[in-house]
Amino acid sequence: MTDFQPLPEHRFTFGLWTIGNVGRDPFGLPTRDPIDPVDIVHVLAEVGAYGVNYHDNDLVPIDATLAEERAIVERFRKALAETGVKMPMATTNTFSDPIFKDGAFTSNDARVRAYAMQKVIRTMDIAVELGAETFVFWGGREGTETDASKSAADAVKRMRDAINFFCEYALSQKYNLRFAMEAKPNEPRSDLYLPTTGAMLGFIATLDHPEMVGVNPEVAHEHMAGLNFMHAIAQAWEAGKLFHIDLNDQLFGRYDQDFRFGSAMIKQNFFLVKFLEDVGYAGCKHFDAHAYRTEDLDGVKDFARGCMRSYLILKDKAARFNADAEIQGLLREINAFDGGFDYLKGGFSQDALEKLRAHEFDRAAIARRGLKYERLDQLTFEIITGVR
Ligand code: DIG
Ligand code: MN
Ligand code: MN
Repeated sequence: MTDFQPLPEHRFTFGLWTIGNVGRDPFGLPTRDPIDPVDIVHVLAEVGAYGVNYHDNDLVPIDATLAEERAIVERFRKALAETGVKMPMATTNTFSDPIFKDGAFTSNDARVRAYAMQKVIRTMDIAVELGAETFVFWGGREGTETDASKSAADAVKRMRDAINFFCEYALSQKYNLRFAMEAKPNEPRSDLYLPTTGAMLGFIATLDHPEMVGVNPEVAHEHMAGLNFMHAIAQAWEAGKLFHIDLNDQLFGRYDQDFRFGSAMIKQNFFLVKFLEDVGYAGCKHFDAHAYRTEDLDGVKDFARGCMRSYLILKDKAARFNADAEIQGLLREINAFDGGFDYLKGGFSQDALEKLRAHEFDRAAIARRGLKYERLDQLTFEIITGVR
């Protein structure tokens, strides 16, 4: 039994906004005081996190002068150096300021699109200076309440123009940056463009430099769309596009809850952690979440420790699943017919075609086979609940 303590090798990270979340919601005022970003770094060091992720305006106020920005960034850099906390990911807030009320890169106003691009470039420079290697785009306002306002195709084109520009900028500066697109189906707009990880994968394929761009799937966001999160990241992984991941938790059919990881959909999170561990995902595990509005600073630390501890507990459960003799025996039995038909494994050929045409299948016998998934899933439940 491990003690489930986070280590740097686990690469657990938290955004400045997660620890710094003041508990405001659409129906209530803040319940916690703001925390100085330098203090957030120290809290993350105290709870054992590997890194902190940078939202530009969570550190540098949007109207800061260049001199103020330099002083703030230098003070933050010192806190990183003092604590050993890393800053592997950065992103730009293109959703809070009123100028973004109709989107940033997809706005109908070219001035807004240009301002958003200027803001991102400035964030990219600071991000690289502080050591980030992944740059996330979450288009929180890239959407609409009425499709009368713009062509959804134009919106995608405008998004592509922006991302292509940033890829070229990174290349021109020789920045070692990879971009990760984060999808969400809705909120705060009625509908967001590029609403799921799958949509983002399709979008990435249309870019000038698709090799520089991957995805940053978030549990809550795929759940808001009623989707199986592990399937989304499995497709991204298989395509070599799982550049980053936002872990949290979320009940289906609700607003973006951004709950502590593991706190809502335990079975789904078991399969998520099992997948990441089985494939050896080595990227950062970013807990893009926040404490309940009911919590004080001690509760925020409980939230952060809980995210990491729950991941490690599920990692241990996944190892128990993989080591369980009855489960592994069932999986061998279930996959007993995965072999044969080697002539099809090389793809199409006239020889394969002729053999396939000639093969006679006993369809009824194949269909009669019981697959023992009930027993397999019950054993999985017993692993998760600690009975096995
Ligand atoms: C919200 O899910 C978004 C923003 O917090 C940020 O742009 C990104 C960071 O991973 N997630
Ligand atoms: Mn979210
Ligand atoms: Mn997120």
